[in-house]
Amino acid sequence: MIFLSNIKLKGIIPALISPINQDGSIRYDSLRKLLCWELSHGVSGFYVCGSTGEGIIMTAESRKDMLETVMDEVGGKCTVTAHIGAANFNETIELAKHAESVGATAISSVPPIYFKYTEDEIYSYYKAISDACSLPLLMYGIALSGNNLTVYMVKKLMEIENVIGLKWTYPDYFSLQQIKTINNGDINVVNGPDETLCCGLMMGADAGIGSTYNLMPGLYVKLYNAMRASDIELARKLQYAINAVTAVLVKNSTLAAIKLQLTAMGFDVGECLNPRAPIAPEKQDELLKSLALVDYERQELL
Ligand code: MN9
Repeated sequence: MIFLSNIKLKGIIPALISPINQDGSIRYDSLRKLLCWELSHGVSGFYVCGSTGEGIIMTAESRKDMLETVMDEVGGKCTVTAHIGAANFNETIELAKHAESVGATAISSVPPIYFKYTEDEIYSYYKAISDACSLPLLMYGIALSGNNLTVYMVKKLMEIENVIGLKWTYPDYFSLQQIKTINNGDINVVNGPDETLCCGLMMGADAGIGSTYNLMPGLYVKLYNAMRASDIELARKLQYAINAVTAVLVKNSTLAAIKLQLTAMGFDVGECLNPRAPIAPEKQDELLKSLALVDYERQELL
């Protein structure tokens, strides 16, 4: 008998930033360079065009371009999950089919966005994606979407073919644990909040997907390995050091600060898409100084 597990995504998975220009063109060289660097620090996959990747505000064309470049650079070496959620439903389906055609590992989507939808409508949404594409489908619960997932809903949604689990981006670890008991644990649960990755792993998450992993892939891999080895002391030490950086990032419009720090590290990733303001030139040096709390190059604690 073949046992097909739902646990397709494990380990540390950067919610990849998109090195993109305001006209929608992708900075291919810096994207490829960044992917290689992340991979060299042991990440086990990439999550493409999610919240951190600004996917929701990119055109379908740019999103396809991003995914194709990621597949070309790292496809086969690690998992690649394409976030396909978009304001327009037909576009979501188009992106799902595209992800399948380029050989992505999985697709993922927030619930339908902006308007308030009923639980039945959210169920139909994921069912329609599953009917259109045979890739494993990871749901993505996050308050930003405007429509939240609950433990009760996840139980029902797991009945849909191809749905393997979810990225849980809420700081509610009792619910994460309750979700992990669905299907006797055969549900892919991914931690969303970077600030509490060790809590998520403690309560049963199989993986973490996060924005700050772009900057600290090696430190997160060490944290993940420490949790797996039950070295709580080391995991906590790493989480504390990482969180000192994260505290500065979140006070400075997270994504703009991540892109600034990556640029300072030699990855010419550009700025966030309009209308997100870049860090003002006169504030950049000071911000970079206050972010110098870990050794980014060697991915070590100071
Ligand atoms: O999805 C990310 N959440 C958002 C994950 O982008 C809203 C997290 O990685 C956070 O950016 C991170 C910092 O608050 O935890």
